Amino acid sequence: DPLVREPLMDRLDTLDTREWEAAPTITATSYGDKDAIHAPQNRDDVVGWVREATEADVELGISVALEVQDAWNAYGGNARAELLDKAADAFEDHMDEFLSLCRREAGKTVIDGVLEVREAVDFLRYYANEARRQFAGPIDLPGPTGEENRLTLAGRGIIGTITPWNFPLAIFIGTAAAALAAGNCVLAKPAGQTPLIAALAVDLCHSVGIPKEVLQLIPGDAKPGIALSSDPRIAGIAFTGSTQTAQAINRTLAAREGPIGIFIGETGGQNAMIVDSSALPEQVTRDVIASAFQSAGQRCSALRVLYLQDDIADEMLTMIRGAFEALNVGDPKHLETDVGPVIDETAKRSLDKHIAGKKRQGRNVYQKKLPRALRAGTFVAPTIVEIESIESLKRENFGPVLHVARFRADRLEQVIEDINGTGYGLTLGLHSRIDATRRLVESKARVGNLYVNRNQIGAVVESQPFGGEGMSGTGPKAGGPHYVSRFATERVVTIDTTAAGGNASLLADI
Ligand code: UN1
Repeated sequence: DPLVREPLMDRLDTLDTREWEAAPTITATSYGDKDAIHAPQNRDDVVGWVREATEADVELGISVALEVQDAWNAYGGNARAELLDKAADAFEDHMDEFLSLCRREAGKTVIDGVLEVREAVDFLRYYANEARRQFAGPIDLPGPTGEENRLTLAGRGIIGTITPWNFPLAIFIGTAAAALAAGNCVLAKPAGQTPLIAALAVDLCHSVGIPKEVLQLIPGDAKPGIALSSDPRIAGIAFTGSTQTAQAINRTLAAREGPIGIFIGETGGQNAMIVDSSALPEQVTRDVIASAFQSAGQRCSALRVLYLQDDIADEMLTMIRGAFEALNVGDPKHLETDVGPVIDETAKRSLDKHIAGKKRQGRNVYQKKLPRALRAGTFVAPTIVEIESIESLKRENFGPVLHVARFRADRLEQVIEDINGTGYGLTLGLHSRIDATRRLVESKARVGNLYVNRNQIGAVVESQPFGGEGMSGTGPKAGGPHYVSRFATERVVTIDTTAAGGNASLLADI
């Protein structure tokens, strides 16, 4: 509908002319070429500049946070919740800027941008409510007569957050918000590719009253991440990204002297979908396309391996290929674009290499043609590759590549075993109208999120807490009731209140 399309695009394009400089709160700026952030859809478009935080910046950030840590904790759950709610309002008011940055800095389509901001706002409000619910005051625990027992939750101290470019706003602010809700100070390191949107998010949080010392932006790549993880004054790290990086952070935390750091990791997946012959073909087609190709496949939840029951496989694959051919690959500034670029040159090279390898092995490979106009960006042609089994995939391929395998109905248990055998356990899709099949898959599959007769991406905060097990993460699930409490330490006070103990009068002061 052009009446809707034009004004929206006009607004976005006006914003394009604005230059975004990150405003790392920590030091003055002096930018060089290496600090430039380029748009994935057009590497010549410089979106802004950011200087990487040095070890001295991290050091300063930690010492400043330590000074306010106790005050922020004492501020209380309700007061912190109020600030997080105000931040959510500010985010909604700045939707346009966020959409522009989602597109220019992260290459997101308009619809993905809208979903991203929505999710960020949802996280802020949800964790605000959790702060009210869990941090309102001490909890009385049962005990024998003559004894008082009280449990109090408190922030652990300073939490370092290390978050990915594929949800540069939602996961960046969601992780920070949970740690803040629990009474921690946060040193927040966004991905090296997407610091500008993080800088805007942090600025807005400060503008509504979250103290600058309490939430600090630490821009940069691996180096500041290592500086955060290796400092024993950081109480723990909350991380979303690759399994390999999670393992490296864990090793760094383990090697520290002093306090034992906590670690929350949300990592990769080798996500499958199982489709049996009772499934509805149109529904399967729609859900496969969304799960594999929305966000250019750059979601840890995305579908990587589609298992089709052999007697419907040819027909299903024909339909899926039809819908696949209709996908629009292009610049995300056009509303009709379904698949935008991948994040950078490194990602493109690794995906192209994987696809070339499958072609060399003589696999059936269906690939969309990329328009020449897209040469200036890091685009990967959406691809479907036929394979024998999930076991042949050595690692996660984080992009618009869907693998398809076939199975015989009497081998379903083996398929589930093979999927479990990858060691990952994030999302699994199932399309089946047979109850017994659903129960079988539900009981055997070791995954964090199982989606039945629908797509397997876009977990909704509060309704679908998200996260995996095994090589896919530690839990607790983001956007779920146990997440915020992981950032808290529990303190129990036990008092002998008997007259014989002589302590009855103490209680009055507590
Ligand atoms: C990620 O891609 O790093 O359900 C995790 C979804 C998203 C995935 C976030 N919540 O698609």
